[in-house]
Formats: sequence, structure tokens, C-alpha cells
Amino acid sequence: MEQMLKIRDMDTILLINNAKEVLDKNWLQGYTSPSIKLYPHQWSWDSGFIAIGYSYFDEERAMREITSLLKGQWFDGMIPHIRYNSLFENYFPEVSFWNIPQRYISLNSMSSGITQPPMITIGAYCYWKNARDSDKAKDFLKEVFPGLMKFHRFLYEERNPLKNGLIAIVHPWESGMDNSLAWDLPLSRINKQDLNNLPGYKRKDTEIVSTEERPDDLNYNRYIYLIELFKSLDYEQRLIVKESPFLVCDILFNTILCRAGECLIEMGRFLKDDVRCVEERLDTTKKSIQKMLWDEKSGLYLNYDLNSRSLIKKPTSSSFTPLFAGIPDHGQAEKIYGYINGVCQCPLDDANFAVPSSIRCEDDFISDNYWKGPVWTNINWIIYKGLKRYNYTNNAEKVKESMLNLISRYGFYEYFDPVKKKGCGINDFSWTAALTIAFAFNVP
Ligand code: 9WN
Repeated sequence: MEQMLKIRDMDTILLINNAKEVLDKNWLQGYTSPSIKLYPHQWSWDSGFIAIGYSYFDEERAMREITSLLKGQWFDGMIPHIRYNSLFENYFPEVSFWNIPQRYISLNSMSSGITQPPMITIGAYCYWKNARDSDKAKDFLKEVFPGLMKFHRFLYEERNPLKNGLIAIVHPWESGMDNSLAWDLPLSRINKQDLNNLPGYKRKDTEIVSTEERPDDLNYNRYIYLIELFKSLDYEQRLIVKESPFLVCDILFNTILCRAGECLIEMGRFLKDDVRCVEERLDTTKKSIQKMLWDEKSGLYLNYDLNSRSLIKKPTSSSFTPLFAGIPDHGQAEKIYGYINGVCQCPLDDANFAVPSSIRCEDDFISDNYWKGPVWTNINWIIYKGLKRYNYTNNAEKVKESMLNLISRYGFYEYFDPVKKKGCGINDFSWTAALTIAFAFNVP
């Protein structure tokens, strides 16, 4: 077992400076691309994490990141997962592939047709909490609060099929953990014959990153199948929820929604807005997570497949995240903590590598394939915040140290292979850089 390195202050300062350089490099005059080479456009939950990073050293950019994303908001309140930049053609699917009807978006708006977790609300909250110029921050909150409220309302009105506050995602890309092992079962509902009539398309990601580290072609075909379905339904949410073979209550999405709800309440009270409906919704979602997503047998939270009305018995790192929103009671938190800090997962006690995206001792764990095994900085930051919230302070610090060690040894990679010990995906990845800064400052 390698000795855990303690990051020394000088090293941390160097790391923070390097992180700022990465963000500078990816800054595209208005927003920060996750990676100019691989993901040149603006992604929704990425911008939330990125704004959190900026909130510690560049308030102007934090604000611009958020307003830029909100410019792409649909009339119905949805914040699309990608806001496209017409200068770039190196990403598939390109904007025309989505074919978004004009009635949803403002003129010249370039948008994908699905959403992502409402991390942007948490980004706005961190900006406000860290802002040194409080008058400016108040004005900014006034400007963005209605858009954030509208997005949350959209989720509760259009993606709440059981009317119990559990939000449904309709595409694996909406989870942000695209090829998570938990999605294999619901995706298998799209069988191979269904894929025969897909339009021709050419992936661009595998021209840049090694095929082994990316989702496989079968997964991609299924992603495209779903987009084709949504197009054929004219992006009518009611129909999408009714027809989508992939319809899941994602534990991570709902956890982020709860934490974002808490932030919305605090910001709304500050602005003297009426936030009673946000409080009610938050309470409903938290209760439903407790009632429907907790699996007593494994002692973990699981995702819920709405089409078969059953839990997906495939824990992943998202199973640990409800700590972030204060959802588990003490006994549940102990079980989650025990699981993470066990032979099957980390163990946090002697971590040199932080929490991987899937359960290490399971057969289908793949250490270098995207969300099927690698360590991701954003999930570890969420787990770190969750552990701190429940006073597992020492272990939270170990997650942080492990992440900072990993990044300083290998670079600002998109994800890290915890077995072969290497950086994977693309280097100079924005949320890895932004959250390095958040880890290093660690307030609020
Ligand atoms: C599809 C931008 C995004 C992240 C996702 C990550 C990856 C896109 C892709 O990159 O997804 O949205 O093309 O693989 O899985 O979490 O938001 O960084």
C-alpha cells in the first residue's frame, strides 16, 4: 500500500495556480467549456461545478458562467444539458442533430433536448456565499433567482410522474453518469432490433480518447435511439415520460435537487421571496427518497426503474451521495459510511485513491471505463461534502487528500483509473480544476 502523501501548503498553492490555468485555457469568453478538445460547448452540471470553483477567486466569471447557461433556458423552464457554441464542430451530436422545435427556445438559441442535475443552483449559492461585494451579489441573485425557480418548477411539473417529488430522468446523459452500470438494465429494454433504423452518425469522442475509456457503441446507439424517440414526440415532456423505455428516478439527480432546493430556500429568504412551495417540494422529495430509494438489505440508496416499478439492484457511487443533502438518518448514514469504508469500495481508512464510480468487488467493475469504475472528482467532492455534513470529518479529509494527491500526481484528468493508477479521458478538464480549488479552500 502506498503511503498517503500529505499535500504541503506550497504544493497546494502550485496546484491551485495550475487549476486556474486550466480554467483560463477552457474559458471561451462567456462560459467555460469542460474541455475545448472533447466538449467545446457549455454543459449544465459542469457549469455548476465550475462556478463553485470560480466563486473562490473570480466572482465575475462565476456570474458569467451562470448567466450564460441561463440564456439557453427553454420557455418551459428546462435548462438544456448542452448550450452549443456555433464556432465548434468537434462534438457529436451536433446541434442540428437534436432538431429542437422553435417554440421551445428563443431565436438563435442552440440547444440539446434533455437536461442535467440542477447543479447550477448550487453554483449560484456558492457564488453568493463567497462573494466579497455583497451588493453586487444581491443584484445578481435577483437577476438569476427567477430562472432557477423556473427550472425547479419545470422538474416538479414535467418530470414528476408519480407526483411524489421523485424526479424522473429519461436519458442516461441526464444523470451525468452516462454509462453507469446501473443503467445497463433499463437500457436493455431498447433491444438490438430497435437499433436497426437509426440514422447514420459518426462518433467524434473516440477520435480523441481511447475507445476502452469511453462508452461502447451499443450504449451510444441506445443514446441515439432515445434522441430519435424524443424528436418523434416533438419534445413533448408528457409524451416522453409516457413513452421512454429509459425512465429512472436517479438517486444522484434527486440528491442534487434536494441540496439545490435547500440553497434555493436560503437564497429566496434572503431576497424576501415566498419560498413555501420550494419547502414543500423539498420535504416531499426527501420523504420519497427515504420511502422508495432506500434499500434496507444492502444498506444503501438505489436508483428506481419506473418502467418496471422496482429498485435497480446495482449500487454505484451515487448510492453514497444522499449524505450531501442531509437525507439519511443517523443509522442509515452509519451504514453508508461503513459500506464506503469497506473492502468492497475504498477503504477510506487507507485511501490513496478516492471513491470509484462503481463497486470495486463486482464483476462488471471496469477500472478505466468512464462511469463504470474510475474515480471522478465531482462525485468525490459531493461525497466529501456529505461526509463532512455528518461529521465523518477525518474520512472526509482523507477523500480530499486522496483527490488532491491524485490530481497533483497525474494531472487534471477527467477521471482516474484506481487500479492501473493513471489519468483517463481528457486532460485539463474543467470541473477537475474547479473542484481542486473548492477542495483546497473548502468553504462554505
Ligand atoms: C454527454 C461534459 C459531459 C459531462 C457528463 C459526462 C460527459 C457527454 C459525453 O461529458 O457526457 O453529455 O459526450 O460523453 O459524462 O457528466 O457533463 O463534461
